[in-house]
Amino acid sequence: MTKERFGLAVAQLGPIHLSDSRESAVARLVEMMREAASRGAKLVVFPELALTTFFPRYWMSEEDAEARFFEPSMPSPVTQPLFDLAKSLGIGFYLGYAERAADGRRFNTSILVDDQANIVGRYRKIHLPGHSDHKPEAPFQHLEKKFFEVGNDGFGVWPMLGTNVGQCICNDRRWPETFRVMSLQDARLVVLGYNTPSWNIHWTEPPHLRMFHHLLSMQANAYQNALWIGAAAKCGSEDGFHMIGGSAIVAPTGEIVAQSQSEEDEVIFAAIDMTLGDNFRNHVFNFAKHRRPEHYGLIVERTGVGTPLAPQVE
Ligand code: CDV
Repeated sequence: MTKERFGLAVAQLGPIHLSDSRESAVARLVEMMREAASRGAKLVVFPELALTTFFPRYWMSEEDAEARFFEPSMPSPVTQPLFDLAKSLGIGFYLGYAERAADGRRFNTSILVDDQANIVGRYRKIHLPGHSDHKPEAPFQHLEKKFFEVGNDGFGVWPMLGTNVGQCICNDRRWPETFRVMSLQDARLVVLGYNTPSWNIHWTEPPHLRMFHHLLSMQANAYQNALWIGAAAKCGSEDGFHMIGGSAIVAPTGEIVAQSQSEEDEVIFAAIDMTLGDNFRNHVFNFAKHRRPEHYGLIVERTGVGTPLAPQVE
């Protein structure tokens, strides 16, 4: 089979502090987009909530968060330079940001933008981790359930740049359902951004497990769905709150083909072979031949052990 090469770049961001402006964040993304294009990338993946510090770690009102950290439009005046550069370089991108929708709802959102700077896909994070109440005893908060609603668009896959691209965000990568729903729509590449604190606020988890589980989740899901994954961290110490790096490009074999080495702004790149998943897709993971959905009913009938289905999102 002839190899089909696709230039994929993942642009990891080092810390963005509370005092850093969105303009300075966009300038860093612009710089990395240039590097990605110069290395032959057709698509560059940026992190989750890539324009600001990871604000769900701070207790504040929804109104304060919205005024300070959310984008009411996309492109917005501050992100327009990214769109302009993407068009002039002929490169697509994935970008995570806090979305204030026209109807006033708030989502943790990512977009896929093609090489003509058209937004071709939007995803609103479904697996929101954390809590909505104040936990003064915790070293920091994780208030995604306070600031965001559960995404209402499902897991989409978009034909883009000659392949099928799915997108998800951070905690979604730990859930096999995320990737299976996308691979059933023939996703060949899934891109995602993340902010993963190095410390668990609920129990004393050895920090090395944070990196292990991050990579394990992506390697297992890439293999079991015969697809490529590109994942971009925002990492390092944001105002003293440390987050893991480990941005990676993972092959359908489950192997990591590129991984960041720093906790700073860093572009990793691979010319990925889009035919590499074919043998897995045609044989061991030939879904049409081997899946047995008649035995998977509980997956959509129960949310947890003995727990009936959660209320549906509107
Ligand atoms: N931003 C995230 O979704 N972070 C979660 C943390 C809380 C574990 C993650 O899955 O990395």
